Amino acid sequence: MSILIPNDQREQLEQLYKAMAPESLTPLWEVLAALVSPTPTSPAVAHHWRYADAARYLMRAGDLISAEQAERRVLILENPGLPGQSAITPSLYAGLQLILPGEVAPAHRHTQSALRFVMEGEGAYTTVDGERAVMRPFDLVLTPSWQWHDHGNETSRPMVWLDGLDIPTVRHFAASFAEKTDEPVQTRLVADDDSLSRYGRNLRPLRGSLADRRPANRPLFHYPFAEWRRSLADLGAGTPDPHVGHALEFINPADGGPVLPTIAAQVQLIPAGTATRPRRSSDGAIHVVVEGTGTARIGERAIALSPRDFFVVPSWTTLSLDAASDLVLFSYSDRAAQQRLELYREERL
Ligand code: 1HN
Repeated sequence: MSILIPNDQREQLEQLYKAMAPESLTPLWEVLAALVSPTPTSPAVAHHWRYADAARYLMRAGDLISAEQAERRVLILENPGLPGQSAITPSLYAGLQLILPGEVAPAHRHTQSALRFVMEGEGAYTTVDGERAVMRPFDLVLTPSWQWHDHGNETSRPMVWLDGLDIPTVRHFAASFAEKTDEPVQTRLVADDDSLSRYGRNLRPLRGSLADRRPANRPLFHYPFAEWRRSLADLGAGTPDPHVGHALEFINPADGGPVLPTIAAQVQLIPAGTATRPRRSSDGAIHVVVEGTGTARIGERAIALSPRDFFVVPSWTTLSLDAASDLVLFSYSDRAAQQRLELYREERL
């Protein structure tokens, strides 16, 4: 981007830029308009992946490298507008992870926050700080920042889930810390899904009592499909919101806020034969089709949707959803971080 400057002045300015460049000094006025744009200009583009296509490559990787060797056997869903950045939006990461029968992905912890959304398989687990979440298709499981986590599959079927992490955000802040242990599989400290009983039903152990075992700010990490789907089904009897249909956000019961400090997650039901009005927001969002068929209109693009498709909507790009049959979507975005940073905006058209 260049400003209007007469030729002779331009020449002198260019000389100035050249002279000061070795001192690591650059002129703001040449880049100001691009830096402070009136509305967001995301380098990410809208994109669509079909589960079956990605899963075929993932299974081939499964023949070539073990989960233990890889540490995490994952194919990254990389935004075509962000090549080489391991990013699906400027702030978020998405990947498809495979755990084959009998495998373990060894315990580690890191400052990056993660969510898992189960795509295939049933009965494999993620252990978070000594507690197993036993996973079924379309369950949401969190591994909050700095909590030990390992995955294992003691079933006879492959298990695949979508990983959503704030890797680019943490990279942006240069705040990545990570640790491994000598014990690849954590000792089980409590019954499977213990925290669902303690914190998952609008109850919590009395503060300071022995039963209050999880961190106070992030007690819950498993949101089973059976529960969120029932809530969405109940909402389906009522009138959908014109811009988002029936939409429910997953919350942290400790404060009613988003599930992770950087990532918000939600589900939506768009009733068959209806379409949402166009809407845009400053959070880049990754969507998974859980059920149904229809069309996602993202800016200028129209994408035909079928179950287990993934699609990404960049910041400030209009989205409208056209449901041929009842369309159920899961999505996650950086809205949580943007709201905390007082950046978030949305526009309903
Ligand atoms: C990670 O810890 C997992 O725990 C998956 O399953 C993907 C990508 C980058 C960094 C850490 C996991 C990851 C990751």
